[in-house]
Amino acid sequence: MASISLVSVLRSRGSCLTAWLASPEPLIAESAARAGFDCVTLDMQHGLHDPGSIMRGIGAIALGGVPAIVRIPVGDFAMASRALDMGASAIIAPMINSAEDARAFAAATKYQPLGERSWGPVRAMQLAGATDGAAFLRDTNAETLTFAMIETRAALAALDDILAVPGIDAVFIGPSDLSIALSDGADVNPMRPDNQAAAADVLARARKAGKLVGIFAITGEQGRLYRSLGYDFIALGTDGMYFHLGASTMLAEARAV
Ligand code: 3PY
Ligand code: MG
Repeated sequence: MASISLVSVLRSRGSCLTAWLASPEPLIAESAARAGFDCVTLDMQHGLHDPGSIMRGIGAIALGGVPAIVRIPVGDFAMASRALDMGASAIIAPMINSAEDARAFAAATKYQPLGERSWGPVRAMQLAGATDGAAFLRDTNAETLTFAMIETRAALAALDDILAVPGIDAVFIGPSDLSIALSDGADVNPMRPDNQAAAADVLARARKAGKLVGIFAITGEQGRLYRSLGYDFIALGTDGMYFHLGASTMLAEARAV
């Protein structure tokens, strides 16, 4: 069974909901892939993943039949290349605050002429069922999505320049960090009106630039809101929340008498 790309899922479904996993355990990644999410994201920025768990997690997600996405640690563009070589379908890079950051991200994730990614997609080709290197090279830039995270005042100020960088396919709003930035450290609340207004502005400007837009939703209700607003890619909660919600719902049912 060949792995499926996020580009093809977006093409067929229009938008997608991704699981977001901090736990470095492939069985949890496979379980999330089988739970009905359109794709699964492994988080190396705040999650507990290392390169080994990313490699094993991507294989487990492929077994579940959906695309794997990796959020790299801040500025770790070498890991972006490695995650793609391991078979990730898209990379999310946090704290992209300037066109220069965006160019470094694109350089690591796109082959020439868009970037400077070095050749060696051994596991990615295995998972894709690909044997023809030249064909893989020809198709991969378009099939590999890059999400630049917009989550600071600097990123908002540089947004149009970031969107104009060749090889940046999408922006992904980090609404918690953005709310900390917009409240000057006084609050962390994605639903603050100024935060929602800033997110709407990012969505509109990215659309105008012809780029995809993603955002992180902390609750199902927020996920529904972002779907109604037309986001392409919505991260829905975290593995810790899935576990807590499932356990607390079952315990409440069992203790209801
Ligand atoms: C944020 O909300 O800041 C994020 O990075 C979401 O993952
Ligand atoms: Mg963030």
